[in-house]
Amino acid sequence: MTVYEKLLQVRDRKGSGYFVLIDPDKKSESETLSIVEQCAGAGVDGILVGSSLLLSQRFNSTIKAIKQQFNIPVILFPGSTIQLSEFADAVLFLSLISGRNPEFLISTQVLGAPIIRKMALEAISTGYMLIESGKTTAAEFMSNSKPIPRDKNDIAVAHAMAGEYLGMKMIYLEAGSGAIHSVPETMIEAVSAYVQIPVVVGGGIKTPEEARKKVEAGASFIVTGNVLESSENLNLIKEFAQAVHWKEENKMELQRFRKVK
Ligand code: 1GP
Repeated sequence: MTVYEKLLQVRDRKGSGYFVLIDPDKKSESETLSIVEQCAGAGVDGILVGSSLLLSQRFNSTIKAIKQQFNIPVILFPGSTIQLSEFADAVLFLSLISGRNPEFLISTQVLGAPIIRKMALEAISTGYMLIESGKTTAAEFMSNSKPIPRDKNDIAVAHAMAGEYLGMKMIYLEAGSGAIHSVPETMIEAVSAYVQIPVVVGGGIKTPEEARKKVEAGASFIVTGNVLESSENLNLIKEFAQAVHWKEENKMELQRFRKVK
């Protein structure tokens, strides 16, 4: 079964899925491994690895170590073609469809495609959409593209539909790492009403309650990165997973109800 098929199964079974984003520049290998251990224990559905920039040398070795020790999908979320690793399970093959910069619409993809083939990585075609979030984010600056205004749901919907009609398999609504404001629920609701493919939402999500609102608005997958960078927040991983996996909660309630009966 492909990683994408597994993700569709997660959406069906759990309601929505939860990804934790690891930036190899921000953590040592041992810190990363201890976060992944907690993720595996909490039922996190995948580890995303990537960032807008890559300064450290430990990208490949970190992914290799994760895969040696844990049975959890590792999905690359690359800011550039140097962020590819044969040890990962799949790569979000991103095209920045909210922007009009050909470099991130198609050029880097042309450079990356032969590398992905050589590494035998599963490519998950993803329409990546930057959404205005209160400040200039690294993704916006590095991609030299404008985000979609946060109050323009119709523009977001049209971009997402175009992505789906182009054959993309997921839409990623991105407020940007460390965003002041996460993607508005009204926009998630509008986009997920129009597209059938999974809608991934990330950027600036700080609490499980906030994640839950995104899921209730229609997000199929939630991504958090920054919030778990401080070690005292690591206990939130389980809470995030529970907030996102809303179908499991219903199942638990149903089981409780059955016992009472
Ligand atoms: C960034 O969507 C991800 O690409 C996660 O953002 O780090 O703000 O959680 P945060």
